[in-house]
Amino acid sequence: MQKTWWKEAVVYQIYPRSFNDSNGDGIGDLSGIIEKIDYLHLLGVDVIWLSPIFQSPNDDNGYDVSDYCAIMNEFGTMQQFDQLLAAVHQKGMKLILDLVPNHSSDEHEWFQQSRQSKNNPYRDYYYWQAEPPSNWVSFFSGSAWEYDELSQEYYLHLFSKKQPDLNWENPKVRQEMYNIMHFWFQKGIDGFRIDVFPFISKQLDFPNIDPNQFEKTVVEVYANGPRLQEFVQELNKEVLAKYDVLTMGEGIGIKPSRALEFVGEEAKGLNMLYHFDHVTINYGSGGKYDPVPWKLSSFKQIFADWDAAVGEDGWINIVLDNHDFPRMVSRFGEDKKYRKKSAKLLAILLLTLRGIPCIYQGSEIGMTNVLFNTLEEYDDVEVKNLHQEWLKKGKDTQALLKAVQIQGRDNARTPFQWDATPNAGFTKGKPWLPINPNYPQINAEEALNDPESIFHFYKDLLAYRKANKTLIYGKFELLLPASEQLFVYRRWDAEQRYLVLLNFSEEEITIPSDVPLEDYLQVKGNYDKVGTRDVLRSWEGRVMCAKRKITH
Ligand code: TEU
Ligand code: CA
Repeated sequence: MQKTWWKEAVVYQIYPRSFNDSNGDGIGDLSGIIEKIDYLHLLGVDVIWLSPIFQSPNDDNGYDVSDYCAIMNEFGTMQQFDQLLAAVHQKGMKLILDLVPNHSSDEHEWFQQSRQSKNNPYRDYYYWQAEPPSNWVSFFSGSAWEYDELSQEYYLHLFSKKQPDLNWENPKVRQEMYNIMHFWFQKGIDGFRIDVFPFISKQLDFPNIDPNQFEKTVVEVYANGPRLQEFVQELNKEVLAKYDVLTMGEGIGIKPSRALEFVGEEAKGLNMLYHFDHVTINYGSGGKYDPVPWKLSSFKQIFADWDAAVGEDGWINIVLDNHDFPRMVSRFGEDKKYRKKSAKLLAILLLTLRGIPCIYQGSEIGMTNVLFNTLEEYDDVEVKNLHQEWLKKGKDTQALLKAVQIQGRDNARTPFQWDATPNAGFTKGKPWLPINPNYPQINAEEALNDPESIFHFYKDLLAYRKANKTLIYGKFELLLPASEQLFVYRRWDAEQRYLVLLNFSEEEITIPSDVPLEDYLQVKGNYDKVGTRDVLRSWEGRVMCAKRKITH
């Protein structure tokens, strides 16, 4: 296996709109990010990933791009971008951007042209049909086929109707994307996160779906189209192979069995992808807004299966939350009595599994879900559309509100909590989305001043990981797979052995005697005093290192 800088990287995701507002308009911006580079450097992350910063009408907060080579007005100018890039590099860190190749904004010049007439040269940049060929549904409610008055046909949009899907069958579309990528690489960026890459190749007969089996639909119909591997390999050949950059594909719908086709050393595709099964683990039969209880045993098995499938031949991201999912401490931890303990336990998980960790902004200070009291307070296009749909169908919107409070994407999008001053120090104006009212207690300033904070725990563990490469490259083995409280695993290589013990419950749990505790010493933990050797306290997490070097 080849060792490279990107395999050793830890990624920090910024959702620019909600990170730091420098000019008081209530929207985070590039200058705001520049102000916080020292904070990120202190934390010790290597790569900063910015959610989309390109020109956009913001129907889906930048995931609807109207110009891929211009900066969104609200975020600043190209000159400010250049300053940001230089400032990040000056600190020895890297910067990656979010590329959205599957769809553009309907306000993009290509789509504006495309809808002019059936023989416009841009017509086949998108998918047009005289009649909806199938019952495909959009991720954001309703049919995925939208009628366009101007040219009197239907176009495909897997996301909002302001996000028409680009037709990758058209070589011109692919070339446009490659040119865009070259443009940014020539500016000196260090890579891309690639939005919903598994959707770029479509089944051109658009087979009907079973709308009650959304998971199956995504895997078997929307993702994994027949030319997917070919497109990814072409993109590598035409662009990626020419630069030393990092690419991470958002791998929705990819199952472990196909992973190496995209991220295997041999495949010559992307560097890594992030898997979805654990972040959709609580989706009920009605999908995301029909949450059901989840089991730790299933959660663990997902990580074990992925690790087994990619092994040393490919790389994956470890993601416990991002801008599309609830806050990890609220979801997988306990965000009240054990907020600090469980957030630190999750930090151990995130930073000691095999894979490239992505820390989502605010999780390093233990930010939690927000509880808005009405659906109107939510800004997300997904929620707005669903709200309309439920009203139309006469369904109980109080039930929807409850589900959105648990599952909604705005949970992770409330502005970053910098300090205890008004608006959490995020803005001097009116924030675009309300601040979580818990900011006087939970904020970065408090965390920086408290040596026992979640922030300092991350910082310490990041430094430890960097110094102990076994935690990066070492093999992984899950122990006690059936336990519903304990997540226990080993990591090892020729140099060293680690044992990680995580108690995902409030109960005190005795560690079964077949776990070889005697061979190990604790090196990191989320309690200040080392406890009884074979008992894990509430939400206790430990990283243990072998007393003697490995022999097998
Ligand atoms: O997300 C696509 C995706 O797979 C989902 O996480 C999706 O947002 C979710 O299931 C909807 O409930 C990416 C972006 O991360 C997301 O923010 C965008 O909305 C989406 O693509 C469209 O670009
Ligand atoms: Ca601003």
